[in-house]
Amino acid sequence: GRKKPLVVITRKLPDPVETRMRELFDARLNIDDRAMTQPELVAAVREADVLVPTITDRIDAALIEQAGPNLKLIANFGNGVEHIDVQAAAKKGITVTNTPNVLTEDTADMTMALMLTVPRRLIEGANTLRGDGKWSGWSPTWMLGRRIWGKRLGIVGMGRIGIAVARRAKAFGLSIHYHNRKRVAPAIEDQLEATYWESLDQMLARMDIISVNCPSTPATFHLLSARRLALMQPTAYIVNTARGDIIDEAALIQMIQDGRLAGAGLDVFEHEPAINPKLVRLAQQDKIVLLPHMGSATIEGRIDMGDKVIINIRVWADGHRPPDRVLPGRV
Ligand code: 8YV
Repeated sequence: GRKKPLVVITRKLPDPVETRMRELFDARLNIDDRAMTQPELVAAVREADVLVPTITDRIDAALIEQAGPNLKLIANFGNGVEHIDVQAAAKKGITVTNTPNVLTEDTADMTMALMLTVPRRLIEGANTLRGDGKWSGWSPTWMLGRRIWGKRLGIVGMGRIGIAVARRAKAFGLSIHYHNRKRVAPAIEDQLEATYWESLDQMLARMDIISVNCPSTPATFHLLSARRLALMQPTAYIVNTARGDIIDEAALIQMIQDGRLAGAGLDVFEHEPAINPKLVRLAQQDKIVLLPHMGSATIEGRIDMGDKVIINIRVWADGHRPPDRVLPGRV
């Protein structure tokens, strides 16, 4: 048969995925599960036919420049590709793919979880029964949060995940509003009874909860800037399961500290894995809830992501166009 492609996988993946990759490819696995160093990445791109990176790898133009002649596919294990210079790859004739759809529902679930956790003070409540586990007893004014049903949810970025969040939130009795580069199909808008806001500024000023669900691109960097955050109502909450750099994190911290925003639920940060200590302090004061980028972290989801990567590699190896190609400038 034909020679199996040499596939370098930068991180440890779930066992079933690794087993399948070993069967199908000349798979070089990362058994240590630590992020590759830049020299290790250079060695990988020099040698590999296919690179399977994750969000913890910086696949920039300088690295792509050093790729060997065999490297023809970068099959990202993950949906967001802001860590890959897709343009530079295209220039070198390297195809880039990602893993859409399979993590949509998990990420939407986590978004809802944060949307409930923050206003209803879930973490704070649970923490009162840890430690010595003593409870002074119920009182009419004990642990009062804010109701979420009947409130207005503004979704920033109405792609697959934004729509999945909208479906859930509608079932929870929130009214759905969204801002997106373009309107979604009228049938979807009708189904969700969603209101489109062409002006992000105007939407921000009127919402009770904002959920960030757009990709990180040069156009969405600090989309929620200090100026825009200041438009929000002081009773409003913000939830981010997308990417940290879509929000001006320093400005968000200032707003929460000043009581100009009611709270935030953040699964993503501007400089992951580094967390601004001011955020940690606000979490300790129960003003915000922080999660370590867990939006898509389910066993099923990770296996689905692995399957997607495998399908993309196989279709490419058969000489066809892989299904989840990411085109430069299209995200
Ligand atoms: C992963 C994600 O944590 O797919 C994404 O865009 O943020 C998450 O699913 C990560 O990207 C894996 O590379």
